[in-house]
Amino acid sequence: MADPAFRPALVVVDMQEDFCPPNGSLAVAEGRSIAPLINTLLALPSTTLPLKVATKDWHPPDHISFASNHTSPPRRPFLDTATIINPSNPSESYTSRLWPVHCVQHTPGAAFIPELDTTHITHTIDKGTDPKVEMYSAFYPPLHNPRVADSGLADLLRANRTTHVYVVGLAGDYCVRSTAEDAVREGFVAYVVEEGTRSVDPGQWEACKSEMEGIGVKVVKWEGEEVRR
Ligand code: VGL
Ligand code: ZN
Repeated sequence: MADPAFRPALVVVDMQEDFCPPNGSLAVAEGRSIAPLINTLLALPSTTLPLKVATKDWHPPDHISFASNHTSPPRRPFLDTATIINPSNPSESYTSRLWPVHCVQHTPGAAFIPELDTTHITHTIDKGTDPKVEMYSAFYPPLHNPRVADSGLADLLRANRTTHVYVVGLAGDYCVRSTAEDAVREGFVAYVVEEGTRSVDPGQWEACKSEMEGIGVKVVKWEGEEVRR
């Protein structure tokens, strides 16, 4: 019998062309290099790893996270920010970094990189589909209102009796981090596998790890063995 206290799930975040060199509009250094390790995890037998979820950043052309969609004043990608208002509660807002146009729905930049072995993926989740909502986490946006942009990931994990969530992919300091932190908030034991991610700001990775660990995320190294606690 499978151990009900250990039902792992893998979440592969945003392994898409726009996050990878050489041509991605939001290329993360060495982003493509993590595909072999991720493929090794994806190839683990379903008896040990029953759920293999992949996410796609999947933005409409008018998405709020694109610097070019803010005109007064003009905003620079990577450098400037915008105030994002919760559409379902306009009294709530937060400041968010702005990006180049990336991962626009149905464009080549939004495609999974060909190095990713997609054959074992059990579920794909699109995120960032609401033009007014920025969403790094694969679960929900920062100002969480389930009616706005809940992806259904928490429900999916619970329906599969998942206990432990392993997060890899791009980018470590944005979508991977937010996904792992929300996994903790949702009551799962959450891991980031370090060799399976790369960051927008690699110089900040040690600080980023400490902050994630402060929330309760376990940042671990892949030891070339079966997934275990
Ligand atoms: C991401 C910035 C903007 C990510 C997505 O996948 O980490 N980062 N959109
Ligand atoms: Zn995005």
